[in-house]
Amino acid sequence: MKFQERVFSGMQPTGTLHLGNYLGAMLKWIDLQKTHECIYCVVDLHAITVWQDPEELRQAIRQVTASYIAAGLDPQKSILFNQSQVSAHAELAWIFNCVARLGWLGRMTQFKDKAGKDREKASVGLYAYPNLMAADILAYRATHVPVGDDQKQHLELARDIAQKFNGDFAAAIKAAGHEDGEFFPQPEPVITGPATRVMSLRDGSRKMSKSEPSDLSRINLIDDVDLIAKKIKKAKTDPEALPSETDGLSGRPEADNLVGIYAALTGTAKADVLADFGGRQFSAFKPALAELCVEKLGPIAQEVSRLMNDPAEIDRVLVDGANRARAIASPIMDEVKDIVGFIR
Ligand code: AQP
Repeated sequence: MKFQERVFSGMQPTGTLHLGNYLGAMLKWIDLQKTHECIYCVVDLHAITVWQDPEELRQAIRQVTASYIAAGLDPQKSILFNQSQVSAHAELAWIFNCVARLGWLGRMTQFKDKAGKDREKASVGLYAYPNLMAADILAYRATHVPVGDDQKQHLELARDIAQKFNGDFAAAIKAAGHEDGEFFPQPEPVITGPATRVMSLRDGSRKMSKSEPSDLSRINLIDDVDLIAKKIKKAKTDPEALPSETDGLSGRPEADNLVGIYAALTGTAKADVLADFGGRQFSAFKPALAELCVEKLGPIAQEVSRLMNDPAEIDRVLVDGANRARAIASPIMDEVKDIVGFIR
């Protein structure tokens, strides 16, 4: 293995983190801390691809940072920082804007979903978002990227960009001493969380999302006991009892989603959940699920609230993380600039 194994991932401060972020990505992040050098970012440059109120954005950056720490990321062990404090992200993204092809970005389904029908009004940043994501990862030559299933296509694009950069500048890369011509690694997606795609509580065909207008569609990591109970009680279901086997979940997206959440939170399989609840109505299952969510998320919410009482301490963690991130990215960016032909 030529490249040192290094993990990079991030979340957008576009609102409050939810159960999808937690089960789809964050649990894996916490796990990887034990074995890898990890860099976890609050991706504020990504957040502004859709307009954000400046004061709310500042608060959201702190709250996402607090959620990282409260959920179990250790700022001593891992690097935690916000993206805009390390200029390498924006610099490398510009270079990648000139490497990636328009046709590649045109195929990105997330842009199509987020831009909606009126694409002409979407920001240029929203379109170029995957190039910035490739820069986030490759500014550290990260080799592993733990994400939810929705980010798979963007990761494939990051691999294509790494490969094209290596190809476009092969001679300069070799001249810089990388004899095999490989400057950037091909980052591997790690899509192995306990629930890689958690769906909306209001519509089993849409993913749980921060920017979905209805707050009833998601469980936020900071929701209190009453709110969690209310959201689960109101979660869309069908009139049938739960099946006894997983085959019986097909064609029942809402039931499948709730059983999947229960399984992920208990660290078991859907089959185990159905062994306990098969044949029972949602009126029996939902209170058990609500209780489980409160048990698992309650301590996180309390810790977020405690950390948010000291914003200066959160800012200090972010500055320290940014200094450590910059120390890794700066020499890589110096080499990139030499390879591309800039004078520095
Ligand atoms: N519903 C989900 N199920 C599993 N994983 C999910 N992730 C997001 N939603 C789900 C994973 O969480 C990480 C951070 O996501 P993000 O903040 O960068 O943005 P996103 O993927 O676009 O998530 P949201 O909540 O839908 O944010 P908005 O509404 O702002 O776009 C990623 O690893 C993602 O896969």
